[in-house]
Amino acid sequence: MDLRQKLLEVSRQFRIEYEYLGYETIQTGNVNHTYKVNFLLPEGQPKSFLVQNVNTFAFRNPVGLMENIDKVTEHIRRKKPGQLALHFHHTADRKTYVADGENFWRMTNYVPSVTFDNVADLDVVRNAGKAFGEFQMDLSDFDITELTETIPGFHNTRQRYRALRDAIAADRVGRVKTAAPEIDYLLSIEDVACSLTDLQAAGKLPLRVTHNDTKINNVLFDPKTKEAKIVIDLDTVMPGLMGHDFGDAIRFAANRVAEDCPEADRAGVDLEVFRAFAEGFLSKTAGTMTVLERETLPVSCLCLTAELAARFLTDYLDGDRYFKVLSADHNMVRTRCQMALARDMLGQMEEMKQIVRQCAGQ
Ligand code: GN1
Ligand code: MG
Repeated sequence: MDLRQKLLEVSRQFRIEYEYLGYETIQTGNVNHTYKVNFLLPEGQPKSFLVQNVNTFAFRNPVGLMENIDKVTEHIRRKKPGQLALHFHHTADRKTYVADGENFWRMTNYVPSVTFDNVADLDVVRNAGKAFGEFQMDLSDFDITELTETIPGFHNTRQRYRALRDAIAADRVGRVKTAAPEIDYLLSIEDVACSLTDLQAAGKLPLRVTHNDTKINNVLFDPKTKEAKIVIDLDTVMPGLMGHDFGDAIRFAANRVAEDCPEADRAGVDLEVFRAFAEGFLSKTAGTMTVLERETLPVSCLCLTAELAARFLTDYLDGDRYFKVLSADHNMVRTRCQMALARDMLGQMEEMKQIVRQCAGQ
């Protein structure tokens, strides 16, 4: 069946009976497939919904994932009634998904908004920092044991390095010979890259409910006020560390280039963007943070960057089974860009530390 017809069928299962106009593909997101599905209300106005096909190769327990999202959004709704929230539609038998054997579909309200991939406007960055900080604080009283780990060991960098070693040993598609410098570099920084994971394993950092995928394009903004409207993509909301959310956000937003820029030597941390995000994030979280949490924020940026480089490289060596790719070397291009960013972060660590201290009022 073609996609146009499939999306109509799925929408009907979510009990949307309006006249169908068609769909648009939303390109953002490296794992799930997202579509804006358009209808016409009886009064003649257009009405859209977001339909996603959840990647069940990445998310092995999509039902558990939907339960997590239900609990988390319900918790925030109770605390902040009236605040804009993601609403997942239900089927006639009260499920928030349609599983047709092959695909796992879900549907939410469409929130008119803008997103940013790269940001020149520091107010936008600061507001994103506030939004992710506030998201964490909204969930600070949520019982961690209620959550399923949707991807076990998601930010366990040691585990990510083990997967990289396994991929090198297996060499499934014969690409190891083309990746020697990247393999060497990533293995050479393994210990510093795993420092956050090691502190976690030693019980030195508190487990919190974290978002775990804090790319700035996971915040929807009001196009006029530039205020953050809502944090989206709750698939990886799980127990995690403060540094996971801070580090991943910086990795993405403060990089001078896109995460898959083919000119890797242009990658690096823009310290002004770093400062703006840190200001926003710490304005919400500084009062709750332990000293070690705060002190490890700068290195967490390096950890998350090296971890993602290892994940991209693993997927490249495995034959591109996890991330969506636009070309045969896409995962390699991403690896090189993240590696260059990691190298730059190592060089700017002292500056990043100083900025965090300033933002925390130290
Ligand atoms: C994936 O699908 P998306 O774009 O939200 C990935 C993140 C990576 C990111 C890199 C579940 O996020 O961990 O940081 O790509 N999500 C998952 O762009 O693996
Ligand atoms: Mg995501």
